[in-house]
Amino acid sequence: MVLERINKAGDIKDIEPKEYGLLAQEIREKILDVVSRNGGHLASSLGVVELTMALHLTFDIPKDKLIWDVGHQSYTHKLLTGRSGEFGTLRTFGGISGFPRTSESDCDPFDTGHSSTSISAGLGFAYARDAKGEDYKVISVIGDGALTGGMAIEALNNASRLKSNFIIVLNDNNMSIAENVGGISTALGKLRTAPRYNALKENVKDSFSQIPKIGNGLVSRISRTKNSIKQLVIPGMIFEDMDITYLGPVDGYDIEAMCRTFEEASRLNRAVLVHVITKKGKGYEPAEKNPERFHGVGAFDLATGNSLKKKEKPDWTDVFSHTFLQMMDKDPDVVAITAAMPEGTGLSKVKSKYPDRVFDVGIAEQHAVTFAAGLAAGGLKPYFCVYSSFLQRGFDQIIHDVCLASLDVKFCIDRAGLVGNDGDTHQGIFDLSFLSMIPNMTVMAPKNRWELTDMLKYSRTFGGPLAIRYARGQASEAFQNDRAPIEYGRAEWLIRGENVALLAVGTMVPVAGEAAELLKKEGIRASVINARFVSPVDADVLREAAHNHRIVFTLEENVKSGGFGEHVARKIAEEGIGLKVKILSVPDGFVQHGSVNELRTMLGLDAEGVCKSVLSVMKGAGNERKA
Ligand SMILES: Cc1ncc(C[n+]2csc(CCOP(=O)(O)OP(=O)(O)O)c2C)c(N)n1
Repeated sequence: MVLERINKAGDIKDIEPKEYGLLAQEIREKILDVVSRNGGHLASSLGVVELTMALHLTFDIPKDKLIWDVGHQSYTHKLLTGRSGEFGTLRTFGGISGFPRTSESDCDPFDTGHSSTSISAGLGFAYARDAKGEDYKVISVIGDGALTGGMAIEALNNASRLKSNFIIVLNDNNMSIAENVGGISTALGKLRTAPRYNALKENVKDSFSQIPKIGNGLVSRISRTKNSIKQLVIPGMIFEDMDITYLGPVDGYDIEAMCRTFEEASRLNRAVLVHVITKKGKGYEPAEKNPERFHGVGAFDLATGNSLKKKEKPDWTDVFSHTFLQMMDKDPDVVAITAAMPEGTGLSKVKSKYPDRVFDVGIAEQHAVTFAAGLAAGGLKPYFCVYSSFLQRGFDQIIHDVCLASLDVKFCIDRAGLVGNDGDTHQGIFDLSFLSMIPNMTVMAPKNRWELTDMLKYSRTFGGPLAIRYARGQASEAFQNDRAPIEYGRAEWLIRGENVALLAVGTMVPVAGEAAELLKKEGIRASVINARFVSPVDADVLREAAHNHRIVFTLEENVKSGGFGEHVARKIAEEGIGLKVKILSVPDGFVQHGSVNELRTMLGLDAEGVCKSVLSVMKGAGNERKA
């Protein structure tokens, strides 16, 4: 095997060019083998095997800094940088990450996971290199989807001033997760289909310079009028117009051509963009045919491409999608926005029925929030459907553009709480903190699938900013007989006990129910209360609990700082309510990858963990009394 001969960065340079094809094939087989078992980002990774090989053949990694945007396509890079042996642990608890991690390898110079950061980070490296008088290359690889993110455009704007070498590789597969959308995508389409500008420029020079006497003069005049030729040849040459040299397009499966172009790019003392054309899913037919489904996949059967996990019950996203469609049917003012995640957020189905009322704005969460604010100010009822961790991008926009004027924008926050194998960048464990501190913002979380439906319906007639957060995976069916009408700011009492109350948020309500069962066996009759509203906190339910409870445990899948528990503790202190509080939450910090169940167990947020925490506090209290 050729891959076996690659044990560290740089080893690929000892491989004979005639073996490149075989190496690419072995890499694809390895990626397919591991991802079909562990799940992962398949289509993007398969598309860049040869591109990654060419980068490693040309550059000196880790001395040269190679920064992958998002980083979901970095599997080949991992295999070429000494991580082939551990590759089977990809995305598993304690195993290697699905994204570049500085803690994992010195060949990963920057931590990534969210989109559109690579040009900013690379430019920072380039300036730092120059300031410190160091000598290395910086290469940022960005996809055409990620290029639609505002940060990438801000970075290009900044990069145009650079007076030293910085290489941006545009990995253009004409897809985001779904179809890439918008003006940038259209502009790239024109570049993709235009004749090769650089080749053509050289050909023109060559043929004119062969004309005796007048040839050379013409060549220099041609060089001087380069811009007008460029404009003639390639309409809307956006990068060159921004003072960033454009090279390409180059075939992403022609290793020699890519190496040649990267060498050429390395010689220029400025920012250079190399446009490489690739194909998502390359080499695996099911992924080539359906790149969106194979963008991020769970375990699947290699022979057929079929998923190994059969879905029996709807997940939270399905419940959202189903109810939201009914709301669209009922109310023509309801519109939806996604930032390049129509399938993941459940909007694809909605969009096929109402194409003009679902806006895919590209990977542009900040814009999405303010766009929603504008739609609301104009009289519509916009819902921004977004993953918790990506909404972090829109923090200022939520404060400044939505909440200041208390505009009627709704946030449907999917993948909130622990998300599992995508790891630290994707855990949705900050939204309760950053949302519940914003004035005018109401934050809700459903305990089960029926409550998500009820909350969505409640939101339609609610005036003002409101967020509903729900989790990844199968929607809970616990407490299905408890369906009290939703009242603003009111919690729901589910199990009446005494002494100990478990006041839980969203997905932690079923866990609280299970923990109460376990506690019963220990002789403790715990109450279970469904918070429903994270903001505002229900002071009445706390006052009521204080009658026959000594302590309230708050349960949430969010970090402690600024989370629900802290708000409850503050409310109790401010109102002088006679209750002790113990906060059970994700500890402050980042949470690595692993399955959601493994992570919950690790953090003591499963039923057993909650039971244990309650018992240890109660035991401590008993000892206190005895002393
Ligand atoms: C801020 C942010 N929003 C959304 C995502 C989810 N996401 C991951 S990859 C991706 C598409 C990226 O497309 P592109 O850059 O073209 O890379 P490709 O997958 O096509 O290789 C999206 C939307 C993300 N990682 N970060």
